[in-house]
Amino acid sequence: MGNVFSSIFGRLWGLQKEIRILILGLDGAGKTTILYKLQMGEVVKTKPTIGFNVETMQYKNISINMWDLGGQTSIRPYWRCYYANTAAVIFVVDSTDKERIDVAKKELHLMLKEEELSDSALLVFANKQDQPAAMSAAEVSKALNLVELKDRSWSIVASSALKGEGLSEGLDWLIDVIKEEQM
Ligand SMILES: Nc1nc2c(ncn2[C@@H]2O[C@H](COP(=O)(O)OP(=O)(O)O)[C@@H](O)[C@H]2O)c(=O)[nH]1
Ligand SMILES: [Mg+2]
Repeated sequence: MGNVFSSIFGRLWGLQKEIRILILGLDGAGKTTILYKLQMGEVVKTKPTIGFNVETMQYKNISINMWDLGGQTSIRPYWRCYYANTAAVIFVVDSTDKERIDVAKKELHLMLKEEELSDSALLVFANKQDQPAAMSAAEVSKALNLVELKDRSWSIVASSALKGEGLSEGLDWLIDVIKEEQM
């Protein structure tokens, strides 16, 4: 298990409870790259018969599930298997993908309507900031209409998964919120 992951998530290991985190976003947003950058060790890919890929990572009391949003609405009901007791949702956006930012917005708000996710904190990564054409975090925030979110702890952080920038800043915030809520 790598140093980056342990140093960031280590603060949650004292909690006895199982902590579940979802990492979501459109395909190509940078989710897998983020997990890889955190040196989380082996990520297990499972492909249930219904045909959507879930990448799962379990370490100590922390479990992380990740899949791509967008497209096939018919499989959406199956996602519910992964919602229970979710402490936090990490939503990753490709800040250069202006064409699909509306799709990302729609998917995010649909997701947050799920009963089981009503108490989950939300961290948005405005990813790919190393690209000159990237929207700023403020622009992504506006495009996703984050101000509309009520009764939820949320934050948006500019990141470059490729360079490893912004990741620990965002996750530090998230872990503080999770700790507060679980204590
Ligand atoms: N320039 C740039 N490319 C990135 C960044 N994060 C991911 N990518 C690239 O975007 C593509 C999709 O990334 P991936 O992690 O597979 O996205 P996923 O579908 O959300 O898991 C890959 O070619 C990555 O190398 C970033 O911060 N900057
Ligand atoms: Mg991926």
